[in-house]
Amino acid sequence: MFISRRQFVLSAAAIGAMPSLGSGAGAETTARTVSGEKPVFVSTWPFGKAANEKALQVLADGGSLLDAVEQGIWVTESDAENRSVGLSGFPDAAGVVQLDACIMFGPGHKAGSVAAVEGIRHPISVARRVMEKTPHVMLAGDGARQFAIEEGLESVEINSREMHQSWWKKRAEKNRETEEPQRPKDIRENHDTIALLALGLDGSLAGGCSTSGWGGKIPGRVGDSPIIGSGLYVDNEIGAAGATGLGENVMRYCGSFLVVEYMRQGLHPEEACAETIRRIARLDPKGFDLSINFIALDKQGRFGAAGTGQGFEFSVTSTTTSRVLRSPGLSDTSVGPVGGNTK
Ligand code: SD4
Repeated sequence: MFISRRQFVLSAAAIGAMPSLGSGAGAETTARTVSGEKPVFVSTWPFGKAANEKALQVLADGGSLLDAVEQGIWVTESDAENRSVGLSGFPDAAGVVQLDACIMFGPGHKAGSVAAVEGIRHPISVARRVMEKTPHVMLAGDGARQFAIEEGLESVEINSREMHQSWWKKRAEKNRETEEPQRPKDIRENHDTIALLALGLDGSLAGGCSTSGWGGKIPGRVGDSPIIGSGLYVDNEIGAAGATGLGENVMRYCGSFLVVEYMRQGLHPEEACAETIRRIARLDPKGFDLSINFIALDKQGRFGAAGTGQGFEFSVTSTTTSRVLRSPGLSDTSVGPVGGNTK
């Protein structure tokens, strides 16, 4: 469905009154009723719905597609209840929250990313600044924090160098032969990254991804989320994809890039996500026991998702609806094609 800029602004005025469907257990399993509409926002997990709705509002208020992605993700990064995105996320093993984020803009194939940054309120904004204001794609650690502070981005006081040093010291003091190494907790209990994909009125694509990563991770661990092609990929000719779940199982396979490549071969976004998982599961010794999930959005406004196990919930927002959907799940017993409308 094509709508003009004027129709969009008028219909976006009704965002507040828009049906707000689905969340948690009540999520719909199939529904592509907004398929083909522009603009459209697709994001991971039920909390992505609020981010999508903010993104739509930003666009309706005259913001750019990148403003929409960035400010949509701010909603999740600012959510004090969210234990896996932003400064309220679970800390690493030394007790410090290290954040990862990236952003891509389809026109011009632009990308920016930040990894293991500490004490910065909105890592997505650091990623955007890296993309727009430096010749680089990725900044990490202290350098990323200093850059964010120079850019005037909101920071909080941290004391992480001392915390990390004392953690590594304690670890070194342990008798390595007799003591079990400290291992990060199972991510299944504490994961939930936001990846947000956007298709603008003019057919441009953009996306962003932000996370505090694996709770209890070894200090310095970086997951898939800030890695272009793993946690996020945007190709303005084809579509965009994003990932959530156990990053180690995504980044060894360039998961989001693969999803976009399957869309390039003609697969519907949902099937592209599922085929990516099947391909990873074929190669990986763990088979489908991977805890990974993908969302995808193509240039035509078609979208979809797939996850391992029971699948996962994702959010879709257009000017006519905003809803939480449940993706198909893939496991050893479901290796065939996923069903569904591939219009
Ligand atoms: C990571 N992929 O750091 C992120 C975490 C995540 O749902 O997505 N959790 O591995």
